[in-house]
Amino acid sequence: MERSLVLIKPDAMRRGLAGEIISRLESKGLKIVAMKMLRMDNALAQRHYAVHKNKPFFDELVDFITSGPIIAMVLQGDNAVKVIRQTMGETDPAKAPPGTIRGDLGGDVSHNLIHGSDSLESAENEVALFFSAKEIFAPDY
Ligand code: DAT
Ligand code: MG
Repeated sequence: MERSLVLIKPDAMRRGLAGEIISRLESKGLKIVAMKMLRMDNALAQRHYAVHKNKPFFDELVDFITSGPIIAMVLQGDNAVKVIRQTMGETDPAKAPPGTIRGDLGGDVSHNLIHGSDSLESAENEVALFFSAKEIFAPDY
């Protein structure tokens, strides 16, 4: 079983889509093992998106992700990283197919509702940025 980090981004929070997004992920059989609502500060955003530091959209990305509260979650399940990425759809909602969160709920490439770790390695690093070990439950509750 894998664990992965999901963020429900400020646009999804503003649009009242948190419940819908969580529901879609739970329906895939993923178990919520940690969850909190927070507003990311600049330092956390810089660390979370460090891999994008040199991209032209980096400043806009940090401004957006720190612009309001988010929900951070750790989800656990078989192939969690891949299942979450497939449920999200492509980064650009215009290219994400129907049936995916981004494809169905829209937005644009800068405001695409959800973050999900893109590999097991980044999942481990990202989970540790948001949660301490004692905040994460075993999935057999
Ligand atoms: P994903 O969120 O699908 O993993 P990513 O890791 O490539 O996508 O990029 C991280 C975030 O950065 C993405 O969710 C939105 C923003 N972003 C990516 N490409 C962008 C672009 N071309 N213009 C503006 N924002 C972009
Ligand atoms: Mg990514």
